[in-house]
Amino acid sequence: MAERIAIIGAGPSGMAVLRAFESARRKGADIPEMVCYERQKDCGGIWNYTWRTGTDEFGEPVHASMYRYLWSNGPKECLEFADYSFEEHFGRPIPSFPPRAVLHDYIKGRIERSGIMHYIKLSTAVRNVTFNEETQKFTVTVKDLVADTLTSSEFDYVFCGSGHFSTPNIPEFPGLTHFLGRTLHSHDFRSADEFAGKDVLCVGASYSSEDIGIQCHKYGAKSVTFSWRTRPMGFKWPARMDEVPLLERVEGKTAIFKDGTKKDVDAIILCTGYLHHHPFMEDSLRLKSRNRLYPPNLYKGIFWIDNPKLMYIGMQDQFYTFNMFDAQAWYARDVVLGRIKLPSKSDMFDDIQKWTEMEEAIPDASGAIDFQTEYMRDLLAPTDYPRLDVDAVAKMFKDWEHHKMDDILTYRDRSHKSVLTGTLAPVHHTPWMKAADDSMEAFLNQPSRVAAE
Ligand code: FAD
Ligand code: NA7
Repeated sequence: MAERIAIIGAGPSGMAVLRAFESARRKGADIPEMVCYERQKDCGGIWNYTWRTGTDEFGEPVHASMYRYLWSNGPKECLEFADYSFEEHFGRPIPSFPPRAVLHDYIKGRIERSGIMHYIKLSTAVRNVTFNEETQKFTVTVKDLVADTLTSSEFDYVFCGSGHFSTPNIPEFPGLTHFLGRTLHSHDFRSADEFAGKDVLCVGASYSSEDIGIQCHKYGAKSVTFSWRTRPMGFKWPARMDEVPLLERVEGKTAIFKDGTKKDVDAIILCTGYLHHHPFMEDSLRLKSRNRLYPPNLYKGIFWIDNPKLMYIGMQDQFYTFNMFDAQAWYARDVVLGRIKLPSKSDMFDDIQKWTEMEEAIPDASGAIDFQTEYMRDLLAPTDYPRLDVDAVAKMFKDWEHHKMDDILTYRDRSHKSVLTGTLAPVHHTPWMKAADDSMEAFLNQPSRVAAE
């Protein structure tokens, strides 16, 4: 009987696995039978927008953490799939920082072009994954959300690509229970319009806080205050935006910070990150991690060390995204197909230790980019994934970091060069701060200007 693979999630990570195997099949390889279970009614992962928060129509937790007006927060040239350029998908060069709908369209174009849709079972939630030592098989139990039925099947391999930016990390702050304004986590943030004319407090000092704060500013918030725990973001904030130490307590509508300063606010948005939450995995298979560049117990950041037939894709904190999931999927595929041999458990353990020590010695953001670039290089070397110039991508990430430090409100107006096509992206027709319409039509249907080299 053919070997069988279960893939959990049809976001960019799960789809990378499907594409990796499909690409081998098209080159003549015998591949195992694949089934990809996706809880949402469409593929694309977190790039699917929904107005819903909390639970969906089936009572499932809403996966989406993306919001209206979300534009890529990194250059699209850094995430470009090495075998499918933006230029190929859109038929012409497009600016470097597209809105969500444009990236979603690009992801979906790749699925349609590679003919992998038939492997995906939509509206199907994975409920339970167990491993039987005797049979050496996984049992995967899924719920067909539409038919309201549970079924179980056996698999030889499981890939978990369920994402880790969906289950909010929600800390408590004294006085929040009696706060007289609105409190929400960034997972439930949907539209900045709601905060026009309001004094907004964003707790957290990372990507969500930064972006939700500047969205609120763009759409007319009266003021935005960012509250940091470990260190401030340190951008040159314009008027009506400010960074303060950690929130200590709330009294009425007044937020009181660790340094004793106070600010009256209408809304508190907890941009405090996400939990790795994989409740469907039996305990011995379940990844437990904070958001970090090298999660524990994963050889090559992929293989569950106690049972490498279980592979996690996309579980690291991310500079690289789509092309990193591809790099992981191609490597894991080659292990499954017997093209790459895994070392002994103790060698895998030593390798994990080596990478973890390197991660712990990272001094700054530039070091973090270098770390993930080395990780990419390590994964890409032995596979037939199309050539990706990771040094050029790393340089682009560092330029992008500098642009953000220069001006956090204009870094999205910059143009970057595709490492695949060599094309410098055109300048968007409207500066980002003035581009209020985030639809694909508005983005694509007007001419962009040629960027200066
Ligand atoms: P996801 O996209 O989260 O997909 C996981 C899939 O698994 C989902 O479809 C989910 O429904 C499914 N799933 C989960 N549990 C189950 C289950 N039990 N059964 C069946 N299916 C299940 N990256 C960038 O490159 N650029 C950006 O600008 C950017 N912005 C971001 C903004 C926000 C607010 C967030 C939260 C993330 C952003 N990211 C960005 C990072 C983003 O996480 C990655 O781009 C990418 O979507 C990760 O892909 P994934 O497949 O690993 O996870
Ligand atoms: P991140 O990058 O994991 O950052 C979480 C932030 O939340 C970080 O600044 C944390 O502070 C802060 N945090 C976490 N817990 C607390 C508590 N208890 N109090 C105060 N602050 C806290 O998550 P993001 O949501 O920003 O980004 C995730 C993805 O979404 C990313 O890929 C983006 O592209 C979009 P710390 O700095 O650790 O002290």
